[in-house]
Amino acid sequence: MTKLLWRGLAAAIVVAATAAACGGGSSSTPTSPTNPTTPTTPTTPTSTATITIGTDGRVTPSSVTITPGGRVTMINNDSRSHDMSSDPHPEHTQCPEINQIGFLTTGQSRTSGNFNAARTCGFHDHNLPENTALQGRIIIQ
Ligand SMILES: [Cu+2]
Repeated sequence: MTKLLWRGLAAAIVVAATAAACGGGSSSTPTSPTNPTTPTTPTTPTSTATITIGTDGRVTPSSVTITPGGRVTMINNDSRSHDMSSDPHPEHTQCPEINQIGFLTTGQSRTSGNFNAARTCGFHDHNLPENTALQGRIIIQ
């Protein structure tokens, strides 16, 4: 009787010790690690981007970031026409893809060629080359 009791007690201790040994693990069931959600910043490259020329005669946003192979669409919401061209003025040789946008009348929009190489392209309004409100950059990365 006493022997049986001791045996039972020993068994209970073993169970308790085993439970304690892996206490941390067993009490909190392993969950998939919660990765902090990466905040989406405006600089996150996308395959396409849109630049709008507003009624205030400004390009918004003036800087966009796209992935290689991506394209940029420009929309002219201004009351006058704009001739969107690659830097430098007047050669327009830096990123010829931008020159495909070119002349936009009010309400018109056009998409650039594909920017395949990782680089930074500057643009301007060819008819207003000194107007910084109509200048911007396209970052390919
Ligand atoms: Cu120009």
